[in-house]
Amino acid sequence: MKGNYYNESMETVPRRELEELQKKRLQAVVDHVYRSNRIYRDLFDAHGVGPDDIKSLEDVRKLPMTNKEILRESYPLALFCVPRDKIREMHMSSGSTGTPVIMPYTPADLEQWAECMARCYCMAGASQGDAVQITPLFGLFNGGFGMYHGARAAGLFIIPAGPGNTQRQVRLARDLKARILTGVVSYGLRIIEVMEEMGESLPDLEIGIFGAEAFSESMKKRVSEGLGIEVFDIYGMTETGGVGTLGQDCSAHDGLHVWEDHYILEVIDPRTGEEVEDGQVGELVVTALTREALPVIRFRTADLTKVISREKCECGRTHLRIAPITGRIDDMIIVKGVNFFPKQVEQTLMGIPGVGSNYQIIVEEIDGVKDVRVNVEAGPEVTGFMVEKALKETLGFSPKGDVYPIGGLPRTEGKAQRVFHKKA
Ligand code: DLL
Repeated sequence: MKGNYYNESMETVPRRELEELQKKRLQAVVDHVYRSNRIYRDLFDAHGVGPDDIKSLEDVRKLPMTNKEILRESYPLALFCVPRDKIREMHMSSGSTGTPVIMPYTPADLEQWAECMARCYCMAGASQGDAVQITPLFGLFNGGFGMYHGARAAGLFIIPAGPGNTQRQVRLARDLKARILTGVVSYGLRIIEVMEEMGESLPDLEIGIFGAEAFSESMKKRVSEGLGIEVFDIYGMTETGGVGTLGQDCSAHDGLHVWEDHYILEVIDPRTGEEVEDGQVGELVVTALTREALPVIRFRTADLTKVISREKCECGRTHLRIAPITGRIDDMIIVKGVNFFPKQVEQTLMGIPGVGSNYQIIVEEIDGVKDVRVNVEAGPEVTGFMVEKALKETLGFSPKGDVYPIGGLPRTEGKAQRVFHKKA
């Protein structure tokens, strides 16, 4: 299996050296945030820990955990760890509560982002000069610009399409012979749909890099078959520095390689905060080792995953692998005593022949009692009974719902909203 490295020596660095590097970088970043930002210093002082206490990699556990709140409360600039004249770019996520989180970048941070993202492109098989069509939004969302910075570093021919105008999108990819298509998962589905309506195909397209939403294996299969490409699952978030910073799967498709020279990962039980063993699902906690402007420290991501392996992969990379993200902790739905994630519903729906790629999960609360409806799009051969039966097998109960004709549910160009909460 070909390695397809961007930075071979670092991607294949022996584990012992990698851990030594992480330790040094951890010491440096703790020192940096402690000296440069009052909020971090007060937090560490209150926890009775300072830079001198970090003597080994394991000492990361002595540090206090943080979460989105610290970033929201410090809006807009209070958590910056460099003077503002060092900032060259920013991105922002609005989050579910609407309080924004701002992520600033110094020139070195932009290089770090570009390197992480370039590794992802190369890992997916991109070579210099390949045309890449970038469809996430170029703006406050980190998706478009992150993929752009990485493509510059990897020497790709950039088609900065952004989302929308999907017919033009398909024509552009065809005319410019795009080999790589990147996007938010649900936009990949939209492209397939429009391509079919237009009666077009994209014979030069070989690689798809999609993320920003939890997507099930059967959804990956649909995207891969619909576009006739190999699909890669890319991960990252505003707080860690954007798309690609946390890695992607390689051609072995056996978990996502996380760039451990730049990040320390822990997986914890979200209820107790205790670390769980490898193989156990928990909340991912991330420490950014190499970012200057705003490195997160033991940041609770609210994303659920597990460590699959710390062994060297068949692609030659030594950076650990995590499972594709199950979903966010707050995405978990509890109805009739059953806990499940939207991704499980998606996996089941996409496994039913004739069911389309758009669906809605509607959680209704009437007099404090929750019920769930699942609406799908499907061809005429699919009945509501078939959908209910399949969901009963996965979830243990059968949600009611409606079957709409294909095209009957709304489409989005950014992240899709799949779950709707309603109160009577
Ligand atoms: O969604 C970064 C990104 C852009 C990733 C384009 C991939 C492609 P945020 O808007 O800050 O950043 O949202 C981050 O999205 O905490 C996860 O819950 C979710 N997420 C991101 N990538 C994946 C993925 C971008 N591959 C939040 N699988 C994260 C599942 C993902 N969930």
